[in-house]
Amino acid sequence: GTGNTQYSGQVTVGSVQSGGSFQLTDGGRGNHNTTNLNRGTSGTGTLFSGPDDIWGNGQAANTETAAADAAYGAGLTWDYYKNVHGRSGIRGDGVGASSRVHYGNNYVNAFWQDSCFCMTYGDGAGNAKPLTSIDVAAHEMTHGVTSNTARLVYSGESGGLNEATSDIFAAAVEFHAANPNDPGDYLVGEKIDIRGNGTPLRYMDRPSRDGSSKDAWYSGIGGIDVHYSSGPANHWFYLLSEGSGAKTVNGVAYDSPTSDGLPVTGIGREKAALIWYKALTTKFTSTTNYAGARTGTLAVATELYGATSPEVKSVTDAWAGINVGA
Ligand code: ASN
Ligand code: ZN
Repeated sequence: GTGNTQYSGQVTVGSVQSGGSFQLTDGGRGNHNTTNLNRGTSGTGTLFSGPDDIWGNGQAANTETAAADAAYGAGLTWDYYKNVHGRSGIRGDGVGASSRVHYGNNYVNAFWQDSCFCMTYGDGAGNAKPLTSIDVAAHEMTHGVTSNTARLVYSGESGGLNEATSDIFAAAVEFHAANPNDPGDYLVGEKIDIRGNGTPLRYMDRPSRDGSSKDAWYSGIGGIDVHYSSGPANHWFYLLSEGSGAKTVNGVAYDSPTSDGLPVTGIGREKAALIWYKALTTKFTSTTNYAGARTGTLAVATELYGATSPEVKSVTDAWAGINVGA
């Protein structure tokens, strides 16, 4: 069908025809369903359906618009994991999850739940827009991937790595989608305007730009909120992808420092994401901490590119750049 989204323009979304009506079930992507909670806070919600195969009008006031954005983001995330990493769905079993939109009243968040194999989006409040952007969808669905792979415990250093995994693949999905209305960036939630001043939720080049996230590892980082202890790993991903220093990507200016003052040479985000994905799915465990993430990613990079490769050197330098050393 045709989705008239709030954030990504006019797009194609997966639907199925049932009798004379269409349903927002993505038949090509594991029958991922998009449902309407209609301001409720529990239950499966009502599957979006209608007489035509056109969803939303680009405006938040239209009930179907959030559904179009959520269905599109879920489809992009499915396509990214399938086409880039050969992973068929969040569990790798070909089964789609589901998305619930219009959760509660003035709810300014989105979340993944293993119990329903579903993600849920609030409509925002005040200046904060609906949470249904591509990067937020990919962030939440990636919590499902983490839950079905490394199972990183959602507290302490492993919790920060869990959060960073969601931010890393949020960026990777957004870049991979290359939607002209939302080209890829190393910002999280920049479309939502969650603070009402135009700033994103998080920055990966220098996470401390948000005032709370950390740029580098320190003893005790496991004691802070997981959305802040994710900072060093997000920063590691940026450094490994793009390298240290100033750079503009898709029109967004970045400036990424290193904690040791030494430069890092970027290897490109595709290789960086591949290294993180393979580490997540073959090396990390529920209790992996920053030191363990370094060990795991170095093992993966060595297997992929060889011990004396430039890739292994950049992985090493990026960890040193966030104060995680040998
Ligand atoms: N949106 C938040 C997240 O995915 C919800 C939470 O705090 N878990 O990180
Ligand atoms: Zn998260």
